Amino acid sequence: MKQQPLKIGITCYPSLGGSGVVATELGKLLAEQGHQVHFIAHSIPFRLGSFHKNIFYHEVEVNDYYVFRYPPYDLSLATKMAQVANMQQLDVLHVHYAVPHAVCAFLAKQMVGDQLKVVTTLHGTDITVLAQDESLKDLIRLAINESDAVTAVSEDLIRETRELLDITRDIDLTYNFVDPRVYYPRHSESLRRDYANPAEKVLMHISNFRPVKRVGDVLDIFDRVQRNMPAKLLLVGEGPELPKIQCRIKEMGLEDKVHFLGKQDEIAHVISMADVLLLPSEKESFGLVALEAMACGVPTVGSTAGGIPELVTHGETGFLAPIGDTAAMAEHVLTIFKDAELAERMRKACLQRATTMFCNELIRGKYEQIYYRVLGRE
Ligand code: GMT
Repeated sequence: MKQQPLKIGITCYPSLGGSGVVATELGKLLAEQGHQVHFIAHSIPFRLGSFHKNIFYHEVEVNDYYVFRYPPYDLSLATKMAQVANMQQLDVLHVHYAVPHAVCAFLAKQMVGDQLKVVTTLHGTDITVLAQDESLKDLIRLAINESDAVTAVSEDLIRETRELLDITRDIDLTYNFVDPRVYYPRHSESLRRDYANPAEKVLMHISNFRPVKRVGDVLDIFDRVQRNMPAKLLLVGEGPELPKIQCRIKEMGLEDKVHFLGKQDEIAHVISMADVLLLPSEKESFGLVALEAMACGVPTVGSTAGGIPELVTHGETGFLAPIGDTAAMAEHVLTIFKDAELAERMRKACLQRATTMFCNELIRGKYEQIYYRVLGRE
């Protein structure tokens, strides 16, 4: 029997970042299924794009009253969540990232009443970094324990949440997903010619250039590879480590072999230029970018941090090595580059795995099941 469509509020970080991408893409999929989706955030989620039927946006305006030294965004968000829930008769409020969103949802539920069900999705640094902070730990634990359902994007993140916060409640596994209508191998030959000649291999790294991404390791791996065969490195994204990385590239004498592409929207086109994606992170609850690469037929060479091994099957859809072992990672890249048959096998395995295990429809269905479960409408 087909379930009744729901009214779902979604709060996420609307600017660049994996958690915002997952939340926005999920909202779009849910709207396509006939659910009414209400984004509640401080600005329009960057992936939302143009008009969508069934999608509404409610902007959180921060009260800058003169006694406030710091305008209280969290309180404005909680109030907005409650207002939208009451006005739109929301069934579910789905918040992405524990701090402050799950805490605000807890407050909103106190104002609205128990008929509003709260689903919290943990994305990674909200636990692996923030839950290590003693001043936030109790608050995060409260928000998680008081949610009607909690999901996390990898088994590893579930384990870490339990360990760090001493939590015993059920946590559902909801992997990141890709839309196969958007993420598939693109013809990027002419784009690629702007950066590399046909004899050169292309290595790529895409991130927010934060210390956890270990972009210095990306340079080390690339340096070892380019000493063995002609290659180029394309760096995509921006972030706090970028100036340091630029200096390091000069020191290493690699200026002619490394290109900066900055932030990019058409990620499927960009990734399709690569022969290998590098993801040597220190922490990575899942690694959405490696999934996007996988869906474009590009294998990942990276670290065994966090949830990466749940996504990248070592020897099949890429290769993994311990965090910081750049020599092993470079060897893995060379193994792929020197064996055309292996590279082709990996390309096929990537496409197969991305479209089966991490297909958007599958994961969307999982979230819907969770919504109906908390509403007692299974
Ligand atoms: O990778 C980042 O630093 C951004 C971060 C975020 O909060 O948006 O990404 C996290 O959530 C993504 C979506 O679930 C995951 O794919 C990323 O692995 C995770 N990042 C980390 O755990 C460092």
